[in-house]
Amino acid sequence: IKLQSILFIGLLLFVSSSCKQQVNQQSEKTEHQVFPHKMPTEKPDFPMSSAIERMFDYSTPRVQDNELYSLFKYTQLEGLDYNNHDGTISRRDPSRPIFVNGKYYMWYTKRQTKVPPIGAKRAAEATDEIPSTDWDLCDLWYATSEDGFTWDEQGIAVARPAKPALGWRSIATPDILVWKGKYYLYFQAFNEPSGTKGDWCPISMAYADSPDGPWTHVGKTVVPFGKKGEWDQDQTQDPHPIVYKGKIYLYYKAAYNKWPDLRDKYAVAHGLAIADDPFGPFKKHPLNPVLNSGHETTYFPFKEGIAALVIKDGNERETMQYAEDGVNFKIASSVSLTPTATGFYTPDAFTNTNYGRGVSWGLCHFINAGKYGVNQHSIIARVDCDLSLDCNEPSL
Ligand code: AAL
Repeated sequence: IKLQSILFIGLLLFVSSSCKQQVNQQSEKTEHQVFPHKMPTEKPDFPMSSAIERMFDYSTPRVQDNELYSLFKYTQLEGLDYNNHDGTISRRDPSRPIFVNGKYYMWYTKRQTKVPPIGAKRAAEATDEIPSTDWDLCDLWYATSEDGFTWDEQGIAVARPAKPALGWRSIATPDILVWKGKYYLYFQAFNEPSGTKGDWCPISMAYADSPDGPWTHVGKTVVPFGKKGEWDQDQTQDPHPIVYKGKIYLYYKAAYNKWPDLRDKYAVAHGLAIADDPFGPFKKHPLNPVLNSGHETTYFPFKEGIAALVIKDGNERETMQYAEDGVNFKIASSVSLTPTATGFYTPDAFTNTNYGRGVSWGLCHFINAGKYGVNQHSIIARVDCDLSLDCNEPSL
């Protein structure tokens, strides 16, 4: 019995000490595991700070290796006249350029008025000759270029119609769709000076057999406002179409949480409207809005999904985002000195590609303005970047 109890106690002591050792080893591991000097290729399984943990959500820890990171280089366009920048001529919100029959084409908002804008706050004083904002009393113009740097202005593509047709006050902010060999311009159509009750306007459309026109304006809304109480109840703006998954994916923007009851909590978001035909109907995605930030829309096919450049406005301003399904966007990189209102030259925007190649240049605008847009006018510039899988150059 004595020998048996001695053996039993010995066994107990052995088991308890080896357990203690294991516990010590484990706590040593968690307490003393320090982030290594050599970057782990996979997320380590020891506790990390939130910032280091989320680093593994990015495609690469080194931003220079991130395919959706770029610097941006700007070049003033040659060939366009600005009346000595006195504010009476303005060109802004360019479409993405497309390449047809050996030439690049772009469409844009052009204002040519006797006086510069008086600003959104004085919209009530706007007349048929006095613009409220930079994009009031505008038409859609187009220009062509052989190299993307020197542009020849060709004239008006779509003129604003006579009152009271939709867009009689101003038509602005166009973007292009090429679908089954025909051309479609989507744009904002204003029936009142911008600023009267916010920046009220729905999206309308014009179509043509050739990029040189003639264009036929459908004269009605193609992407309507949301119902009263919905985020996009007052506007659908900045249409940006892409052919994706065999359909027309049209991204748009609306400012919400504002006019007329609230004026100081302004927010913007982007929605997605999908159609089988350029004339619609455009069905809004049930998960709208799909982006929580960004003043204008800039999207392009990238690998299996869609990439977006998000600029001013919102917590996620100045980011590149990516959605594998074109709907659920995540931040891919943070970018600086971002181009405003950009349309990137995107050779595969309308080819229904299943592996987008990205972009390396486009057109954007720069604004020159006083407070609240008084005397505002804008110029279109070229932007170069390396958001392309085919770019051989390192980050600019
Ligand atoms: C732009 C765009 C829309 C707005 C105004 C003209 O940058 O967001 O087009 O209505 O500003």
